[in-house]
Amino acid sequence: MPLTVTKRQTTPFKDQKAGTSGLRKSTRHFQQESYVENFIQSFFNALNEDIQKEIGDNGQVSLMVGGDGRYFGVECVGKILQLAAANPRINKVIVAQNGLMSTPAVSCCIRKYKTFAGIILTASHNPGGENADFGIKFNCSNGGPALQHFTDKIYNLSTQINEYFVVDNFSCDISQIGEHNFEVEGRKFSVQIIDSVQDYLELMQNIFDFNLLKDFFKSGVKITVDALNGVVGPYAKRILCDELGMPESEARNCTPLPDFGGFHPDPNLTYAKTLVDLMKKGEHDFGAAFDGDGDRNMILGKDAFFITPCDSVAVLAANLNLIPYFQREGIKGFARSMPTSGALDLVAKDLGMKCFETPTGWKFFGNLMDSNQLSLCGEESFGTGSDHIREKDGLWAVLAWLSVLANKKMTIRDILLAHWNKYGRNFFSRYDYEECDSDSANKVMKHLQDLFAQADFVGREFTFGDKKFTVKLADDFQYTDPVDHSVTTKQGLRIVFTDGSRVIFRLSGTGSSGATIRLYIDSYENDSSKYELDAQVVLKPLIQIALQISQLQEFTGRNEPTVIT
Ligand code: G16
Repeated sequence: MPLTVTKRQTTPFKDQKAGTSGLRKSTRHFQQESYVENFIQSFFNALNEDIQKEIGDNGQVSLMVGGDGRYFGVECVGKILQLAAANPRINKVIVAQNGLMSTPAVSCCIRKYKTFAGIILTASHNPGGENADFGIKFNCSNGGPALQHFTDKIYNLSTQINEYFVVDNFSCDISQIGEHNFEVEGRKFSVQIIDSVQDYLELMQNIFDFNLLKDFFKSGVKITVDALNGVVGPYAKRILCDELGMPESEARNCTPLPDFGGFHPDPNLTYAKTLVDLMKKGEHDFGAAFDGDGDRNMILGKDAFFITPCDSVAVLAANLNLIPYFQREGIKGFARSMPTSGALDLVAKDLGMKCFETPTGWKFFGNLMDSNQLSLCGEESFGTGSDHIREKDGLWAVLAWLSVLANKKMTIRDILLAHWNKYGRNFFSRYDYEECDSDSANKVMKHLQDLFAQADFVGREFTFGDKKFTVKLADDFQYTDPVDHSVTTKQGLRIVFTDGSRVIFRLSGTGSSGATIRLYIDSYENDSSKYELDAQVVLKPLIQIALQISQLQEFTGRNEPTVIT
């Protein structure tokens, strides 16, 4: 049957504006008639302008498409193929087998196969299923998330769209690896199905010393991972079990499921509770959990010793020279998002390296990596990664940690204690108040902005018990990209006290309904007798002062956060 293009009339949706990382809404919202088609066509319209600019009039490009296996993903791949086949600027779409590809693997494959862009079907750490969340995110040819100016362009086009183009009878079996060739109105179009697990494995083999890691697994150390039924499962099984020798039974929840088997696939102390409970038994030396799309990680030591993501990136920074990739490539610099604690800065200072402070969002690291100024970066939101790709990478972080452990032959706890003894400890915690009423959340932010505007707020003293804090700086974080000089404003309200402690308030940009207020608390301590204290105890005065200043409980009616990390 000949494949022909149909032009279909449509009306715009007004809400297709990307958040911190792509467009995330309820699955049912995405399932509305024409919702996906409008958004993807708007992306193609934006992309076509770039193709015209970069490749010229008859330029054609290829696209990478993958997703975290959540409900509606396969159907969405089908829609994307029908739309891509109708777009004369796209001559090839590369899809992962069964549409399953972790976010880091998409980044790896965009770079390896040199596609012009990528589409990732994921709502990341948000739950999946018919009654949960779905998401679509666009990546660029460097493998990283699209920058704001591009997602803004898509949004603007989506508010004006009145037609999309589709090949209605286009279909392709995405379960078979290989190339499928088609002709659409005399134009060649192909779909290549790839084994992204193999591509990702090859990248990891090029970064880490697999022989060292194999020996480490053989040494009797007990390692376990929990993929929370997200997409990283097949990658973890292939690399950790088949290649490195971890018993299959230690690859927990490693079958990607459309609803993640009911898990909230967010690797933190609250949602990865089964792993935390298992580690508390003291039978394992190392445990790790991943999120739905495999870019986040949480690392635990024996007895569920928790490494904050802020400390994780700092310890890796101090030990990067143990990893072959960095021995070869050198270490160019470090970066962290603004709310992430200053632990990484201390290592950077010690090594005489620069440490950039960016807004929340992995996309802000891309320019620094592309301009050779950044090797390793991390975010408090359980993201760690390097310039091997342009996304954070959960499994990479696990292999990096295992490389450190294999070299140092110390326990995780002892590595952390030695690190704090050298650099001091940044106590860090984040309180999340999820699904608050948007108006109340906005009132909290407005109240803080009004306070910051008062001439005498800087210098004001706050006390809790015998602790006194004096405000040194209060602002709304803004960032000027050192490479393209773009300015990003309103990235979090921060109060810095004279002793260097910080409290930061931000509205999350990854939720699908209501508003999530994040309160970040960071305080430095260099009294070694305190290094092993519980962060919640140490930070209590600051937390209470943050709540007092913001009146968060009064405005939202929330007495407790939903998640504490
Ligand atoms: C995304 C971004 C991260 C960001 C995180 C939290 O992660 O890629 O860079 O730190 O959201 O954002 P927010 O605080 O706005 O919710 P992911 O894993 O969801 O893609």
